[in-house]
Amino acid sequence: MELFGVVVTAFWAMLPAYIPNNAAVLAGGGRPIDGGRTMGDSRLLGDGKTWRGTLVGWLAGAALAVGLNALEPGVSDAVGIALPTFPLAIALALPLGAMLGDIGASFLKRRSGRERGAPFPGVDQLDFVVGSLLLASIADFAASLSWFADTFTAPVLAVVLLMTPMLHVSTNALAYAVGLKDEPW
Ligand code: CTP
Ligand code: MG
Ligand code: K
Repeated sequence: MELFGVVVTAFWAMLPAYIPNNAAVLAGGGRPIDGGRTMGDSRLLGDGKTWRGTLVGWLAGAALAVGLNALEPGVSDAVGIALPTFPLAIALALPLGAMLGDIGASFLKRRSGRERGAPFPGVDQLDFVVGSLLLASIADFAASLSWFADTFTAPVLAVVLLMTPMLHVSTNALAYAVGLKDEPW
């Protein structure tokens, strides 16, 4: 596959993992997942990880995957590439994994003395990618699909790992600029 096809496939396949964090920013608030509990001197996760943000983020990503399935024939036709559709297990796992990766990163941030909202370069940009790919590959295995290996070929994976941090930095800077986010990362 040519580079264009690899980039389009990478972006398309990761869209259900990209949306949850942004949806969580819009939906956030309410009860924190850790219920205020602490571990050592710091919060377990902090007020930035809420039930509502997590749930809305997960569902937004899953709904997007279902929407992309409906659009796939037309979009594949338009770009001249056979884009993947998302089996239900994958449609659920990609966004849930993204949210869990982000939550795991907050756990690590609190353990390393970083306050809520503090930047953690590298981790902030890739936590949700690692989480979504990991959970999607587990779901793939559990449901005996061959979706993961068929979709995330080595070149597609490489583009995901390079492209995602760039997209993450630019969307967060934009969300900050228009006042949706408290910090530009
Ligand atoms: N958010 C949420 N639930 C999540 C993830 C995010 O409610 N599971 C909302 C919160 O309002 C959060 C905002 O989205 O403040 C931005 O997300 P993020 O940058 O991940 O959280 P931070 O506030 O920076 O907290 P942390 O330092 O723990 O990452
Ligand atoms: Mg943050
Ligand atoms: K984060």
